[in-house]
Amino acid sequence: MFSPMFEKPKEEEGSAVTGGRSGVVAVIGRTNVGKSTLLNALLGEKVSIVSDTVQTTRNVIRAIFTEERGQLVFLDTPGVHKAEGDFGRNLNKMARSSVGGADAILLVFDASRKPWQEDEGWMRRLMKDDTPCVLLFNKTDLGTGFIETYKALWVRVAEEKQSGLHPVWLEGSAVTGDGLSALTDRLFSVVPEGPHLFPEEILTDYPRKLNIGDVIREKLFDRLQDELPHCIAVWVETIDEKEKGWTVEADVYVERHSQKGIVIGAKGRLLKSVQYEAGKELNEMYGVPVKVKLWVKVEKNWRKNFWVLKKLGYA
Ligand SMILES: Nc1nc2c(ncn2[C@@H]2O[C@H](COP(=O)(O)OP(=O)(O)OP(=O)(O)O)[C@@H](O)[C@H]2O)c(=O)[nH]1
Ligand SMILES: [Mg+2]
Repeated sequence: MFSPMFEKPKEEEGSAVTGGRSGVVAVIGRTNVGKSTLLNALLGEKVSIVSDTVQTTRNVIRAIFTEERGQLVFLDTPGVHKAEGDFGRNLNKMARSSVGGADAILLVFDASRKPWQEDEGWMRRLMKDDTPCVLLFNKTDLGTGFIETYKALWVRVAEEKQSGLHPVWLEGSAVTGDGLSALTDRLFSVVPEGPHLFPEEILTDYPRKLNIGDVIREKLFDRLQDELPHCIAVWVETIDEKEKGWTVEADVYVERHSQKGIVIGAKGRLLKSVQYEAGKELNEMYGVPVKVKLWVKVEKNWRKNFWVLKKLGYA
């Protein structure tokens, strides 16, 4: 398994609540603020892929945090981003609908960058109903210079919408772990009393095929230039589970022939290194040797093809 990025937050003495609390926490925010990094850090295991690319997360992924106080079932969601076409719009919709039915909402901002239109959009959305919400300034290790700007924006929007919602503001860093124990304390105080929603040993119920596809996509993103990632999707065709190891066969979809060459790389080097890196990470994750075999396929306009999007779980 992955080595934790830092130790799981330790229980403060006397902080355990008898009776237990459990609830669903929708984690939302614009793209790239660090939602997935934050959940991986909270769980101490990697359940959701991370990259600098816009809309890295493309499905709603449950990350289940269990301890003596109860259970927080986090929903990692695609970051909202100015949509270009149906694909981006679907991802935005997926994120927005995750808020309905959640017991609490965790809205994440990047404290080191000034607010974007999408940050303000989320503020407006939260003011529409009275689900308890916690607002977290992430990436404080990179700077905290814009915190007051976000707070002033909240006040302005609240006045305009005549909202009486009083959120809790917290600060932290998914990379250093600062502030994360205060975050879970606060979330446990707002979710309802009740039994666990999942067995305690489960970290995620995200299907294995989709997770493996995501890990391969992350390794591709690591190697490719800024523009290409949006044109890439990975679909795992088969996982052949033998005692001595697994063989994963997956298709990498691109939209144009010219992109195929880029993904394969000179003498197939790029693709080979992605196969290697993905296999290495999957080996750590699942505790068995994993051989990854990739085929790059041109699927014109896959982002507009409903059936492809459906198969990938993006629609
Ligand atoms: N320095 C620093 N970098 C961070 C922190 N949290 C996340 N990052 C980086 O920010 C980038 C985006 O992180 P993600 O976790 O993929 O962001 P996200 O909000 O899930 O993005 P989408 O899935 O696209 O919505 C990655 O390069 C992370 O390593 C943090 O607290 N500090
Ligand atoms: Mg993400």
